[in-house]
This record gives sequence, structure tokens and C-alpha cells, in this order.
Amino acid sequence: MKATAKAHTNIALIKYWGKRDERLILPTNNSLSLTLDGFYTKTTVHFRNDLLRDVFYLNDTVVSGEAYNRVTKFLDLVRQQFGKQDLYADIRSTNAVPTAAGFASSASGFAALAAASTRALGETMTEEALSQLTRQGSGSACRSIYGGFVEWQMGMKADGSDSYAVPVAPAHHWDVRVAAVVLNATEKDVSSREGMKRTVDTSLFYQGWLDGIPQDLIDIKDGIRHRDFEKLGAIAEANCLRMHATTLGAIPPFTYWNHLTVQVMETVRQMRQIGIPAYFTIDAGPNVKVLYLPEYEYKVEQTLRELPGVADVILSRPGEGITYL
Ligand code: 2P0
Repeated sequence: MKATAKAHTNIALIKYWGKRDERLILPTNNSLSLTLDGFYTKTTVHFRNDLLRDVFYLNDTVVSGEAYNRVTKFLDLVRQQFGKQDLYADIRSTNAVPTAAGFASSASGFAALAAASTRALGETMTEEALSQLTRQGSGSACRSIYGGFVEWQMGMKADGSDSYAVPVAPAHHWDVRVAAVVLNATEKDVSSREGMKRTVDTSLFYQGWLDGIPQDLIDIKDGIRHRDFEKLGAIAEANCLRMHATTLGAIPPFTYWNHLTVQVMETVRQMRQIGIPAYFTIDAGPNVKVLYLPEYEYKVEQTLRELPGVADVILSRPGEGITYL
């Protein structure tokens, strides 16, 4: 009753920003992401008869508190789904993702946990069913089941049975690179969960955000199909800016950006002015991810590393979906 799975994180090009059901984690809009090879979580789940509660180690350190509760709550769902309420697990994860700084470590984390725990129970699941289950751990995680370009279909049903990710194009379709720019900044102070809730509940700009999604999805999928980088980048950047605009219209207003964030955004725009096709996207934290093509890697990396306040630049290629080890 033991299995190990590896999952990569993903970067949203069309953002998931808001829930219509918080318990089932059902979103208010479709989102689209690229799975990244650079950041992953490897998790071994061992269900054992002799345990009286779950134990969870992250990078060899025992975990308690909120992070532990989220993991056991998710395993409760798995146990309930497969009628194994009396079995507890030893869970060991290694995370190759800088946590809590706008990198979706919860995406690779819950995808690996869902895959390893169901496999440990001897269950073989369709990718669709696995994505649906994973979604209930963390929304963006449901996209990490697949490699390459992935769309999370929000679905319409109240029970969430039609809310899961589907593949758009595999990793080998197009070598779009992502530079994660790590800034000398502390952890974010508004979690993505809290941020999206406040925005849905109070932002005057929220309807505007939703109104832009259908056309963004049509355009970005067209850009992916034709490997049109300017199209992909321009849509992703504009979509990111509209997501972040909703936070300024919330009550109380907030932003995930700091002065270093704005500086990187400006640098990316300047790169475009001198003929380097690069575009930015930003999640629920101050760090910036820069999209570029392989032939510009050297120039993009050097330019970003030279900026004051940049602690690190981590490069990624398109990554694969779930693998079992
Ligand atoms: C995304 N983010 O699409 C968006 C863009 C942040 C900004 O998904 O509450 O950790 O667990 O469903 O998935 C981050 O939120 O939130 C996120 P929950 P999650 O990647």
C-alpha cells in the first residue's frame, strides 16, 4: 500500500482567479497553464495499519499546523471516496519549488499527493477523475496532471463532476521557456485563497475580469496552435494585468506587487523595445515569470540577473504530467 508520484508545477497564462464554490473548489472561469519542468514535488504515500493518524514530512522535516491539516483533509477525501476510512498514511514529500512566494507549490504538491495516494490504495484512475480529485486539494493543481499546455474547464454542475483539466498541447509541441525571477522580498501577506475571495466578494472590477476570459482563451489557444509567440505573450501579459487590476478594486484594496515587481515588468517591456520578444506574468505574490523563446535565453537571463533586488533567476522548459516512480 505504498506508491510514489512526481508532479510538476504549472504557470497560468490565463489565470484562475475566483471560486463559485469554496468547499469543492469550483472556479468562476476557465484557466490555461503551461506545466514547467523546473519545479516539482515527489511524494511517497504509505498507508499502514499501525498508524493512528497521518504523518507528513516535507523535505525530511515533520509538518504540523495548517499545512498538515490541508494534507490530511485531502487524504480524508481519498479515504472516503474509496471506503478506506480506517487507514492512515506516512507521507514523504520533497519539494523542488521555492514555497510561498508566488510559485504554486500547492499545484505540484496536491497533484503528486493525489496520484501517489490513489495508486497506493491500488486504484487506477482516469486522468479526468484524478484531475477532479486533485482540484479539491488546490484548484491550480488539477492542471498539473498533464504536461504542456493545459486548460481547466470550470464546468457548470454544482457537484463539480464537470470541472477538471484537459490537455491542449503536449510539452513537445512548443518549447516556450519561463524564467522565474525571484526577488529579495518576504512572503506574501494576502494568500491567494483570501485574495481571490476578497476580490470576488468586493471588487468593482471583478465582472470586467470575467468578461475578458472567453476571448482570451480563443486567442491564446490560436497562438498555441500556430506557435505564435507574440500572440501568446501579449494575451498572457494582458490577462495577468487584468487579474491584478481586480485586487485594486477590492475592499480593502490590495496588490501583490512591490517596487521590484514593477521594475521587472518595466525591464521586460524594454527588452521588447530592443527586439527581444519577452512577456511577463505574475501570480499571487511579488515574483515575476518571464516568457521567452530558447534563442533569447542568454540575453533574457543576463538582463534579469543584472537587476538590483533580483535574488535568483530560475529557468524552466515545458514539463511533463504525472509520473509514477
Ligand atoms: C493560477 N493562482 O491560475 C492562479 C493565478 C494564483 C494566481 O491558482 O484556493 O493555490 O488552493 O484553489 O490554486 C493560486 O491559487 O488556490 C492560483 P486554491 P491556488 O495559477
